[in-house]
Amino acid sequence: MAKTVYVLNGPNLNLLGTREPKTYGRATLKDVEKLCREAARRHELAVEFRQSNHEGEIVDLIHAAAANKAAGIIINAGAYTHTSVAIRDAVAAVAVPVVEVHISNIFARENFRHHSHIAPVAKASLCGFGVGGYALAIDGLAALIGARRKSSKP
Ligand code: CA2
Repeated sequence: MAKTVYVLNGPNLNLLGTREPKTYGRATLKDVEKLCREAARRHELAVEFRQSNHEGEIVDLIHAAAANKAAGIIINAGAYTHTSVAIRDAVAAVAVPVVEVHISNIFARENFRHHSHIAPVAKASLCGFGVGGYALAIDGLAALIGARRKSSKP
């Protein structure tokens, strides 16, 4: 059975593609899900794609990923990145590689976005690649865990 990558999205990311296109682009969260499934398929990985506006629910999803022996977690915790010690502690508590992703370059924005509680406990972080960063994060995770890459030949 294929290993599963959990792709977790935090608050307001359900609004993706509807507002602030200059910062976040025009892709919707549905588009991001498709992008993730395509990237994961190339590494023979399955995807559990979730979004929540609630901090505790994101903590629960991180625990669920660990309990279900996920191959890894890709997380865009949205604004909770900059505020949530609970999500940081959950990431630190699980023995699952976590890659943090942000659509925008958080370091080129307001000062309050420059600090991530998650980055110090994540395996890797990336930002500023637009929604394409999710696919890059999946490629990076696959390299970290040594997932098989599907040949493009028939
Ligand atoms: O760049 C990112 O991916 C962020 O995680 C997005 C968060 C922001 O708080 C972080 O600092 C950086 C915000 C997500 C809100 O997404 C929206 C998308 C479209 C319209 C409104 C909000």
